Amino acid sequence: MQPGVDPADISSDPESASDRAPKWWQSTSIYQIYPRSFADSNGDGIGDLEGIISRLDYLADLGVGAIWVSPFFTSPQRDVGYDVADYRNVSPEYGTIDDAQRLIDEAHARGLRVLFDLVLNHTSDQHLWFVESRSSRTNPKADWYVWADARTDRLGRHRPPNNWRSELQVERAWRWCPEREQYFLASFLDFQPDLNWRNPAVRAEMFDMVRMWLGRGVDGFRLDIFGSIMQDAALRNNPPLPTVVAGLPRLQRPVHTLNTTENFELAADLREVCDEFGPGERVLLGEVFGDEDTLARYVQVGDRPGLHVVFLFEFLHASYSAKRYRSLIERFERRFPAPQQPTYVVENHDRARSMSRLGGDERKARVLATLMLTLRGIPVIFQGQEVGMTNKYIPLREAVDPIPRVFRRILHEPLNRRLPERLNRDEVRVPMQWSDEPGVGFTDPDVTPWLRYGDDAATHNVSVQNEDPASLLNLYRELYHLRREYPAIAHGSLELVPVDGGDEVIAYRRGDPDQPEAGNVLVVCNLGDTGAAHRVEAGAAMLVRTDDSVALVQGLNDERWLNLPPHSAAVLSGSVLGGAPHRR
Ligand code: TEU
Ligand code: CA
Repeated sequence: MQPGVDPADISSDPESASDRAPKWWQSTSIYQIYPRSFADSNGDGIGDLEGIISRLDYLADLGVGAIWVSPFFTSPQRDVGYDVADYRNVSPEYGTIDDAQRLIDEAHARGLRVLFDLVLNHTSDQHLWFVESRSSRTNPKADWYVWADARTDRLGRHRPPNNWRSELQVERAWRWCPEREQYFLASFLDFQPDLNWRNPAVRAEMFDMVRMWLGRGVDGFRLDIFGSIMQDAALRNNPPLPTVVAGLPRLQRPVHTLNTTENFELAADLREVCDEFGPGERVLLGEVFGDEDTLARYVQVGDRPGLHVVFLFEFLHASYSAKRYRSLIERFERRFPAPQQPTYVVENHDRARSMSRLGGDERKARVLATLMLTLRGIPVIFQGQEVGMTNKYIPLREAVDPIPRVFRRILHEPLNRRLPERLNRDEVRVPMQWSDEPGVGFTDPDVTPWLRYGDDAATHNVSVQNEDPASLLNLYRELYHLRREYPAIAHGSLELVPVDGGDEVIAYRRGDPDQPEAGNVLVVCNLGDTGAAHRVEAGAAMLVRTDDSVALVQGLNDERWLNLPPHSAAVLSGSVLGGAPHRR
């Protein structure tokens, strides 16, 4: 049985599957869709669910296992859907609840799994729950959000309840509400009040909403800022010690606001809800931040199973280097052994495009694609990554993303300054490039899209790259199909092949779980500026290479050599004979 590809597999009874068989999600691959920017079906310049449905054939043909769809629920869209006003309904510009159902069914009909995006930490301030909650201290929803009285300082002035800072660090996490004369907690932005998960009514309502979508057939969820849901009940101050979490600076150690014990417990509780729909069948993918020991605690919560997988964001900000990558792979292999799965990410809707981080060097993008799609675990790619879309400069005065506005308000940033891309996330959210025609195949030629088009649409688009056998898109397609053909890649073991310290080559062997003696796959990536050669066994055969100059050559004494030019990679069947790769 092919992992996670056969439509019949999706409807099969989980109980009847053998225990040994890997669950679909253990060998899947995930493609992130940002609905507003994916495909516009009705010419209003905004992507929509019908647009996604119309591109499912493309995704099935590309060979991905699952789609993760960023939020399309009812929302004022101040944070492009990460500010939900009704979790059970669809924002009108995206379609209707029937379209959401059709998306699930049409994806399943093509063998694609479907993950929706759950924002459990906060709602929009326009959610009716919050409108009611903020209206008085005594209304029925008064305790649905995290409210706290002001502190009074020595001069008798009102101060926030404690020192907690919001995600962006430049503001307090507490926001004043004149109606209640109290503060509410907003861990992210001020229009995103945190729900009070200690309130049993909130938990019951949210879990029921989760059941509703599971009942409609979704295969799981990506969980937005899951580690920020439960804060310290006693509201203790965070120690004011500067630290870095996931590459981002913080003014205080978030010991009472991030990754608290209760957040881990919540992971296990949510897992129970999912398991009501067949143990291990519906999958939870956590957006959590922290070191890998912390991350692992979301997966195994004491003796209770927790989230199935968590994003490993390290590759999002790691510099392109064999040494750096190898040490990350080693760490994650150790921390997330089978049947757990490392979940690698190099791009998403919040951070820089990898092609831009790699200085536009497509050779490097090919090496990275080869790594991501052949390492053990679940590769997650962001729409457009497969055609090498780059960041698009969008002036601050045009920013749609609410984050730049916070910086404008607080720091009085001049409008012409370019913020680091993670602070103007519009740069990675421009419309998906389907073609080089006006409208880039995203919308009608005469329509103004909700966000400007990228500058690289003429070359970095699906239709042009479809026609070119040597394109990045076709490399991705080859690699995805290889994952499907070779169980060794989809869910086999991984063994790093030793190379000289300081070498620019990463090599690893993937083993077939069912035929340990046969069907091995060897991956060799040269991240160096000079060529490298690697000795391989006589029977080795080239499966995929990042460009034509990667070659297998016959040496003396029946030796076979893999020749790798700078920044190139190859996937071979068969294994390495041992020994370190030799510089050429
Ligand atoms: O992001 C949470 C998060 O911490 C970030 O990646 C954040 O965007 C970055 O630190 C800013 O520099 C999630 C979503 O992915 C993001 O789009 C939402 O805006 C956010 O939660 C709030 O729901
Ligand atoms: Ca539309």
